[in-house]
Amino acid sequence: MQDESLNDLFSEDWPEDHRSGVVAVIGRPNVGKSTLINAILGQKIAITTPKPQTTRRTQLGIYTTEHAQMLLVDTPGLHKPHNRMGEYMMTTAEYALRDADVNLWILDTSESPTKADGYIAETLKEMARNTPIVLALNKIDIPKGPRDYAAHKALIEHESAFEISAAKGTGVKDLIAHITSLLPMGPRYYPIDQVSDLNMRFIASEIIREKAMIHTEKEIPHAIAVEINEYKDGEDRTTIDAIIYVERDSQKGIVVGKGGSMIKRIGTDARHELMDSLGRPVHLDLHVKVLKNWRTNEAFMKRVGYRFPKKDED
Ligand SMILES: Nc1nc2c(ncn2[C@@H]2O[C@H](COP(=O)(O)OP(=O)(O)OP(=O)(O)O)[C@@H](O)[C@H]2O)c(=O)[nH]1
Ligand SMILES: [Mg+2]
Repeated sequence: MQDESLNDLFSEDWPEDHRSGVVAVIGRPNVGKSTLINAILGQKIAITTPKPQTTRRTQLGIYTTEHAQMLLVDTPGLHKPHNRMGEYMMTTAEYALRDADVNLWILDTSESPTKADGYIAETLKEMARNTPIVLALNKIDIPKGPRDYAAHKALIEHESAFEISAAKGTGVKDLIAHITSLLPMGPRYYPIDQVSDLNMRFIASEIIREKAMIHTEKEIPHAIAVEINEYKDGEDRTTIDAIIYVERDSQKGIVVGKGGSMIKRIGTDARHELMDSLGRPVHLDLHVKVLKNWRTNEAFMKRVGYRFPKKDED
């Protein structure tokens, strides 16, 4: 396996006019960044929920065609941080937009631009001076009044703007074709069959977190972290043992539910999706634990995959 993918990686097997580069997908929480990346790739690599601040760390979606390779960086929605976890999310998002070849700013056209969008415009002007900005005016499938999106477009000087529905796939093809044309000439960095930089262990933790977020309300979705205790590919099935962390006893009560009903529901949903994505039977054990204020606990955050970039990675 390893040797084969290394061969792919280093082979000169791409045309002379091949383009490649990094596209930072940025915007406020809940505007549809992860949904768009899944739509571009034609498969789910990022979890999405109707709740803001679903994505917590940057992750790569790799879109490969014969003539180009686009490295789409999904980022946590830009917002004002209230704890160390929020600071981590913003640091990682800002790193992404600083290093990109194209910044793709996703806006939600079902509502007017907010103060937070103004803040994003400022950040972009300051941190990504020479990088083309493409606007994706998303959620055009949601019925609304006048459709000129003038206020959205007025937020920042942009290279181009596209009206899309990430959920329905409308306008996504044109958007991809245009972004590809903005990428510099460059090699194929990843094997053609690789769609993300994520390993299955992390994907499993994300699927569990998605189901837990979907089934809970208010502050609970944001207080959830998932740690994989054990991930074992057995002969006829994969065994996964995971802990769902919350910050308070009362939250634990809700996540477990009456007679364990809620944790059972989360487990069933997660197991079904894991089986679909692995294509084999899955045995899933979930436990719920309280870790007070884990969102201020950097050592714990690191353990579950939220590691601040080191200064020398600047
Ligand atoms: N109607 C409609 N809903 C959409 C569209 N794109 C995304 N959504 C919904 O918007 C919600 C948020 O989508 P996400 O993709 O998780 O948003 P995000 O920008 O990645 O959010 P964070 O990770 O929290 O920053 C989900 O419920 C999506 O189904 C769209 O084009 N139309
Ligand atoms: Mg997201």
